[in-house]
Amino acid sequence: MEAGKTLLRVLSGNAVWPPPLWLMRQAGRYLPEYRALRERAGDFLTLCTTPELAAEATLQPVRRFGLDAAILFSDIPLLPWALGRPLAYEEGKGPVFPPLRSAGEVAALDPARLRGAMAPVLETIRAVRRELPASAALIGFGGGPFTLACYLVDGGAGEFLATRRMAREEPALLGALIDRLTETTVAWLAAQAEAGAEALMLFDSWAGLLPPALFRRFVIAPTARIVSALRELAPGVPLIGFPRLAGLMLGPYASLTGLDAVGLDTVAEPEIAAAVVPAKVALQGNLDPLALLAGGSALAEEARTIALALRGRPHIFNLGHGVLPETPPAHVAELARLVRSL
Ligand code: 1CP
Repeated sequence: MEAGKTLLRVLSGNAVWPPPLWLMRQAGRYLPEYRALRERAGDFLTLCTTPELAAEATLQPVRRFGLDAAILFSDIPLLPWALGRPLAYEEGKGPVFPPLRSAGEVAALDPARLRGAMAPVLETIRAVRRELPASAALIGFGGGPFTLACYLVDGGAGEFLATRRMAREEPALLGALIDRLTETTVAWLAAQAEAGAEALMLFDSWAGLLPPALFRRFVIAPTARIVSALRELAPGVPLIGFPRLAGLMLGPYASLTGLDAVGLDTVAEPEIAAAVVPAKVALQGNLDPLALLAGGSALAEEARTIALALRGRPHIFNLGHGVLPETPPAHVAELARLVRSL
């Protein structure tokens, strides 16, 4: 580990002041240089699978704001796409899949395709590592198996009612899908670490849709399996989980999965989170993206309150969810200045 990378120091359990800073969705539409790149690529999937463009998108926010981490420019639905599921991005909307409802469709998700389909993404990781400033760490990522299942079963963003019904009415079918996604996520994250990702994050954005018993079965259990497999396949690479809207299940999630860090969503109160998460697990978060959008004195005050509440704990400053496309880049610059001068 390079001594200069504060993100990695925090992920190995050290409190650092001021805390390192990066932002979920730090690359994206709020940046004019991203919009130009996106136009050059034509469509989003092409951008994700063209290493020189994806590497540039990864590096843009790090260069502009001097952040402590880069996050690979890619997307969580690329894993099921790489397993053979057709994926489309409709303008202004998120990912769209043909709804997956049968055991045959689960069995057709083909792990043998993974390496080939993902080769450009691994090349992006190598390209970013060549250019990343010495103080910044590169984070690789995947979707939590339950969140990936939400997009696959329902076919796109919404209330994910088909997935939630499947959890109750056909648990063996959802279980088979989640098992397939769990195994392939292990392979996918291990490959990212091998290519040069220095930390790995699991985005379980829809984890909070499940009641406690189903949360344990379809969120905590597969996450724990991913963590223990990666301890063997990618030893020493820290693992961050983001069980969005988990509420009171954050404590069991942090204690039972074995993760090195958990991301706090916007509704998690830092003091309460700090009380329910084991002290050795780092906390990441959790400024409201709307505070960043609004800017001004509320932004400064809320950012300071979060940092002070978690001072003395291993803490990575971040948002509670992604940067909104309407956010003025000047507000991000202001946040970086604020956190640096704490
Ligand atoms: O240019 C465009 O229009 C594409 C917009 C975009 C971007 C920039 C999408 C579509 N994905 C991404 C990149 C992305 N997605 C990254 C890497 C870059 C970075 O963070 O700076 C990451 C880590 C993600 C992760 C992701 N994708 C999540 C988990 C985090 C979260 O936001 O909750 C989820 C749920 C997705 C699905 C997805 N992809 C894109 C959209 C708009 C969505 C969300 C759809 C929805 O609301 O359900």
